[in-house]
Amino acid sequence: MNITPTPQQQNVDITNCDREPIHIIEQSQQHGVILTVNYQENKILQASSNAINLLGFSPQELVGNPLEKLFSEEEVRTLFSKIEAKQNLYPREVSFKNQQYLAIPHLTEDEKLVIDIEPFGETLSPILFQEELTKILKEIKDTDPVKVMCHQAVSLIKDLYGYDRVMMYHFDEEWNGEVIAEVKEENLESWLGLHYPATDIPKPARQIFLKQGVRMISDVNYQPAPLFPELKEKINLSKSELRGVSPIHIEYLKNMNVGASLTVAVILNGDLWGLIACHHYQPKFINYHQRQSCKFLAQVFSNKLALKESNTFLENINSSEKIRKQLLIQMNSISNFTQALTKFSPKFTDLINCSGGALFNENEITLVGKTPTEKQVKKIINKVIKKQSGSVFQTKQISRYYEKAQNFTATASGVLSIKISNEETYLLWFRPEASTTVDWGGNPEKQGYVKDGVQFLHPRKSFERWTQKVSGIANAWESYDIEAASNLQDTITHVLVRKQKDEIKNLN
Ligand code: BLA
Repeated sequence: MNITPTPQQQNVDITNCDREPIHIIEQSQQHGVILTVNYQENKILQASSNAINLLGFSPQELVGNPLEKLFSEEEVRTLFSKIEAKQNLYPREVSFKNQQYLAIPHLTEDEKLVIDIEPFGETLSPILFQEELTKILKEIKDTDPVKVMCHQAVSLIKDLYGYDRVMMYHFDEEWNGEVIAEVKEENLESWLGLHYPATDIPKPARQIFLKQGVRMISDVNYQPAPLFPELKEKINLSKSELRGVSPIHIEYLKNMNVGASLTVAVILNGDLWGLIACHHYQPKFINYHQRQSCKFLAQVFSNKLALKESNTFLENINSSEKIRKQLLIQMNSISNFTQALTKFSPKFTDLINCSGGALFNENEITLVGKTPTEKQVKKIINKVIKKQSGSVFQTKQISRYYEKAQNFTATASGVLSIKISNEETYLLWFRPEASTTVDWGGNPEKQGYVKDGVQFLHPRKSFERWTQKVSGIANAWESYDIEAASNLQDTITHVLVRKQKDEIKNLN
């Protein structure tokens, strides 16, 4: 039998999931029709196969024809003049076979025209719509803790759109995620606090969320409608409202017994911070305008989160700046800088929330607070820190770099360090391990095989809570911790350079 090595053994970091070209899937979901158009020549290039059912024209009847085959002359003229003037394109109400639809045009990144035609759905009166937006603005408050803000956001979406389960899913620095807020129907078990591995939402899917913001899968059991005819150069459907779904993700949702989903990106400072993930256990469609309000809600949420994060950053930096200035006074008045930083109050360890620290200078180690032994700290410096190219190093799990660090997880699981200029001088801050278990939504050590350096993965069959024992993981260092450490690094360097200059002056 062929025994396949585990990813750890193979050290493979490319997966089939990261390679799947989901943006050029060339399929529409069943509930709407995708048209691709050569707008320079006013010629329909492709239509999805379901056009016959929804619009009453087969792709063969549409392809090669001008857009007037489907829309009024005036609509087409307006659309083309907007494209020419590089103005925003807006959806228009249209009707086919006595049904109301919304035609949603957009240009792809390489300037091709795509028109999504989807059911208009339930109309919402402008007053109700305004009420919805006011609620969103009022009920998400940046004065609340982040968890409360997340709860408010998911509650609002649940109230407004009625999905069975609405979750705030937050990514960590390695793109694993955790459900940090959840509102659900009573009969469903809770997924709050469950973790999911990065491979569940591969990089291409995360990148599309940065561009598109909101994505609805209206029926997990849908029949995909391929675009006809196939073109040599595949059309990029990243921004389409109707882009067909990767079969792998459909399998995933079916394994979860989910019938429909809505996913909204939460983007913070240009990066994907998280997703609002909504599940329904039956097919579910919400219209374009409702999806736009979800996107608006996510934007309001992330603006308030950004404000909150920058306030927290400033508060922490302000308080660490006070300590840094006191340390500077001590360094200026005491000639031995190790003593200045470790023997008086404040000590350098007071700068950052930590359990202890170490100062390594001219092969001498001075320990402050709760720390590993001197010998162990020297090992951390020699085996890990000296090997780093940058002068600031941080990890929440030092045992990833140095296995024997498993022996002192209670004192130093997290390590933040700075190197002082070219000298062999280092300052280290330590944090103990924070938790000893992680609850996963299903065992993430999935079955798979490796071929040509690629790890082939399949969605998990079970999403039952699976508790993993972990050790040696501290609370992550925050950006303000790292900023405070590098500010101190600059200060120490300046003091040392000035003292050297003074010494040279005195010699002359
Ligand atoms: C997409 N996977 C996704 C998306 C989510 C998740 C939210 C985006 C959905 C969308 O585009 O509509 C995962 N959903 C979750 C998680 C929770 C949830 C973690 O509700 C937790 C509560 N998936 C796998 C494996 C692969 C994979 C092994 O498990 C690859 C081999 C792929 N996931 C995958 C792909 C997509 C995806 C390809 C993009 C689907 C698409 O846009 O077509």
